[in-house]
Amino acid sequence: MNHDQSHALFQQALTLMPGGVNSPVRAFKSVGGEPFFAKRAEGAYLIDVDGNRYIDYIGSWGPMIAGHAHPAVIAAVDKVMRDGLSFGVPNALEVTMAQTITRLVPSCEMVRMVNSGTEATLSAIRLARGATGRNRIVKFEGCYHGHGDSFLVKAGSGMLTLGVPNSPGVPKTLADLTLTLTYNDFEGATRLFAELGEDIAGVIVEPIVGNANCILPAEGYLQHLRDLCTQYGSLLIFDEVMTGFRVALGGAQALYGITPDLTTFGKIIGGGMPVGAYGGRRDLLAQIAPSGPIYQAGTLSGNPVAMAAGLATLDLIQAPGFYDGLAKNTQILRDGLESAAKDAGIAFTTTGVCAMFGLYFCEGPINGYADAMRSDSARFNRFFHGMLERGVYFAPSAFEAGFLSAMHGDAEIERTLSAARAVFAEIAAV
Ligand code: KE4
Repeated sequence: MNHDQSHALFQQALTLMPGGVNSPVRAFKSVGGEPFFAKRAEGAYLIDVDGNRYIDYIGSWGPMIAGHAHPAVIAAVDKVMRDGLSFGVPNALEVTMAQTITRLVPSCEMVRMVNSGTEATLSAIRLARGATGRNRIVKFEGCYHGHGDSFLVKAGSGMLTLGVPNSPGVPKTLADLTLTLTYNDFEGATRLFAELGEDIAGVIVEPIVGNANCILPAEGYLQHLRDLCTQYGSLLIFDEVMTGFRVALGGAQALYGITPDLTTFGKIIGGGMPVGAYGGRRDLLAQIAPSGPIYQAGTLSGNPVAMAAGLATLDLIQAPGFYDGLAKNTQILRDGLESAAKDAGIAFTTTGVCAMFGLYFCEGPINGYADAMRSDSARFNRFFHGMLERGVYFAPSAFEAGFLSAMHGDAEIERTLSAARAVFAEIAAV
């Protein structure tokens, strides 16, 4: 593959933006090599500035569940944008978006739109602290909730990839208020609450971890967190920025039958535009300005263009059988990869729920963060580049989840598995 144009752009970018990118994971730092620059995208494909086509298993890190440049989404944006890009006053599409989210996710009696998942999670934590009058929050090792100061403590995703568990610039006094537990460790959660439960404002958790590769909750674990929060008067916050509308129409909370007090959203609800949201119990959201004293605001929150893209996407995902198709194709991909790796004699396993999956270069099972860390990163990196050269783009980090869209069909999956058979053989030969 020729990457001349991408290389030239990256050289320029490196002099102008930190690491040449606007988000760290895009820089290929953990897999090595240089990122390609996208020129356009359609369906399951990204096309780079050198004309190379890739089957895209990231979909802009989750938003593109209906496929890139879906005609219905483009048409919705095209229609709305001609009436103005942002008003700074309420518009009807914000009401429709709030109606849609509260209908599809019943635990959200009210919702507030923001502009990113990070804004959603840091607002949810402020709300938890303001509503309870407590300061401590609990997160989980390997989980990532955006780059808000309180979360960059043993963060996952880009932070884990950078191998920097705590970020400089986060005051120790603030970091000390963030308690970190091991995901799926029942006893650890019970012990922490027994010791500090009265001080805990909230527990924020990725109900399915997608930022330390993809790790599923142990049977009963989410209910255990729900019970502890109820017992000690802490708020349970499901960070569904990634899992929301990804693993089921009602998100992970619908899949596992858990009712959190607050939920954060992002990605899919924007359909590719910058959108986040947080929602939950009416008595909590009512405490957010201007109806209550807890402040949060945003110039572009709820702007019509972003609402139009999000609403068109949320409309597409409500089609009958939408998730059945995603789940079937993701399972075919996972089974095919595992079988190809087995044939090549490579230690490999996958995890996943519906259209979200994880690839591991180690034997399973993957029951938690420590297991996820067993994956052979060197082999993953060889796999990543071997697949990329064959036109298949997986996440440029062993610590990320992968995503299918409704536009990943038989042809895309067969091409992926054919490439994987060749790459696994190469890896086995090393
Ligand atoms: P944003 O601020 O990036 O919109 O959302 C932050 C966030 C919050 N919560 C969860 C569960 C998330 O996965 C994210 C962001 N996810 C990463 C991918 N692992 C975004 C990719 C990136 O950082 O470039």
